[in-house]
Amino acid sequence: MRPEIGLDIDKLQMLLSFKAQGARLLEASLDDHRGLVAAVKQVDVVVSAMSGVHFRSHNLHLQLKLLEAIKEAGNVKRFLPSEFGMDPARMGHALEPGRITFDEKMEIRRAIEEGNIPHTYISANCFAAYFVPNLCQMRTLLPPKEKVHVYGDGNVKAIFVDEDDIAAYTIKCVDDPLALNKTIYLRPQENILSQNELIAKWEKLSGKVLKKIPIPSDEFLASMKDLANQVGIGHYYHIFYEGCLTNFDIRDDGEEEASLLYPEVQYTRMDEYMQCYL
Ligand code: GNU
Repeated sequence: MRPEIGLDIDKLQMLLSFKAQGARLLEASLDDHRGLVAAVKQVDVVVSAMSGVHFRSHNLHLQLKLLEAIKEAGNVKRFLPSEFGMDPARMGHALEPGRITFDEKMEIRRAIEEGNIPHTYISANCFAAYFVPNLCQMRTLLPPKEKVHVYGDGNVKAIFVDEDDIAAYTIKCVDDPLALNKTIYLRPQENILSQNELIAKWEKLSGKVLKKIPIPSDEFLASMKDLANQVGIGHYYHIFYEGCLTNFDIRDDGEEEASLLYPEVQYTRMDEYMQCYL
């Protein structure tokens, strides 16, 4: 638990709920190197889940400090940096300014590998809460009532994963030798869906037909003049026009797919995920 949390009552309540479930909370601050080393010395695995989308460069700086403490402590058996999205190693071509998200993750990876820190990179694809109930619309987290903007023909495949399943697969990896120094992609088969398939699922569940408004890629990219949302627009372009989550095969060396490694995880399908938004 970091004192920087300050008066973030939601984060504090979340941490206390972990404690109620048996977790042991340690106080440490990324601004106190010695205290951080002492905390890291007490654990075998460090998982960083710092939000990158909002505090990018701050996040980079903090994760590098965490990495310094891990190097000095010397006892950590596995470090999982805050990835959990697209594979940044495959986003070298990403549009400005959203590319910073991936450039910074690659900087953390370089520092991890230079430090010979045992690691696992989790490419979790799309967090369902951000992408599914809103049928992939931006600037909302709730289902549309009348109309839905469709990216291109709406047939580009993306991958949507319930956050609890992302956590379940992640915990399976942390002490699995098969995941050591590898990138693990989360591609649960039935959650590999296009925007059109998501829309059809919602229409079936809600009994409503939505008006579909196609957005051609050039029009979508032109909306990047909206300076407030340039980062997000770039990310959504890569996901829903380029298909960057599904336009490559997972390699045999250094890469694994989680639902094949851990078939025992009963992952949530997206029609079930949508239920609570009805
Ligand atoms: C997209 C966002 C949602 C932003 C990734 C503006 C990095 C990734 C799939 O930056 O977390 O409305 O992998 O109006 O590696 C951002 C993230 C969310 C877009 C979601 C992203 C996905 C970034 C918005 C919005 C819902």
